[in-house]
Parts: sequence; C-alpha cells; structure tokens
Amino acid sequence: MKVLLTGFEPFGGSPINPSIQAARAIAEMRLEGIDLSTTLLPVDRISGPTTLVLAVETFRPAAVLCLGQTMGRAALSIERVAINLLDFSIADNAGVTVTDEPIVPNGPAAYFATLPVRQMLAAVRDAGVPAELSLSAGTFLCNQVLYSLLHHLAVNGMSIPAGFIHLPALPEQVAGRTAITPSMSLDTMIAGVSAALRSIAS
Ligand code: PCA
Repeated sequence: MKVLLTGFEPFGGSPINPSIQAARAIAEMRLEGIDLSTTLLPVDRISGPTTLVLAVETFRPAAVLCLGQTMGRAALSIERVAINLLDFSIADNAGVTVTDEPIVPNGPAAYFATLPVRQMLAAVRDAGVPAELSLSAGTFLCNQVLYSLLHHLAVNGMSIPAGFIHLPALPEQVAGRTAITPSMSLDTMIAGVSAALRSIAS
C-alpha cells in the first residue's frame, strides 16, 4: 500500500522537530507491505499546504498520515477534526502571525479526518504507546495542512483516507524548562506511529 507520511520542519525557536525525525526513521525501517514516501512540510502558511498537496498529487498515495509536534501533551494525539480557522499564537517560519482568518473563505467549518482513527488508537496502545483521540489540532500549521488536504481531496472527489497525529515534545526540547512539560522518547514515538501505519495498511 502506498502511504505518504509527512513531518514538519522545526518551529517556534526549537532547533528540532520529532515529527520529521520520526517520519524519516520509519521510512528507513521499510515496514512490510507499506510503500512509504516521506515529505518535509515547511511551517509556512503558504508553502506548508501547497507542499503537502503537491506531494499527494505526485506520489498518488492510498493513504496520507501527517505528523506534527505539540508542547504539553503526554500521548500521541490522533486528531479527529480540522477546523477552518487560522489563529496563530506564534509566528510561522516566514515571520507571519495570522489572527482569526479562515483557511478557505466560505469553506466548510470543519472536516473529519478520514483515517480509521479508532483502529489506529487501539493499534498504538497495543504497541505499548500512550495515545488518545484529540478533538483539536489547534489553529496553527498542523490544523491548516490537515484542513487544506481534506478540502483538496473533497473538492476533487479523491477518496484517499487522510489524517494527522500530534507527537509530544522530545525530552531534550523540554529539559531546560522550569515548568514541568510532558515529553516522550523518539523511539517510543516511532513505535507508536509504526503501529498506526500498520493498522492503516491492514
Ligand atoms: N506543530 C505545529 C506546526 C508544526 C508542528 O510540528 C502545530 O501543532 O500546528
């Protein structure tokens, strides 16, 4: 099965982003039965969504799983929904902050992720990795690329299952913080995302 797995470049002052590290490590594992292509997405409100849509049009996957990183979560968060809202609390990597704007003017308020989220949740937990279903992918780039992808697939009548998993921070991203912030090792994230991919392909 052809699967597109994406990760984001670092953002918000951190020099690393576990989402692209996990995506690249999983590509090297060559999971049986999965023809995986990985793409690095810019944290940029223009080129983030266009890079993802171009990768889908070029690779023509049978499923798309996007990864991103978020502070403050202790488990893999399998996102259920993307909303039509840009409301950045920090600037994107082009230095732009967008407040209260739609992603697609007059577009639907929201799209549900179309991957089998419950099956993925069970698979990740069975692999011994903490996971949850999440009702908000935020209002920054992660939500934007998921909404943009689901909108692109919907308006073009493409029935490709697509979804998103938010990863926690890596221990080294929170080690210097005075306020205790949850983190997870890269190996644990890789085990969880691999289990989700296997369940998508099964
Ligand atoms: N996380 C951000 C954007 C890139 C990333 O990895 C987010 O949660 O929107």
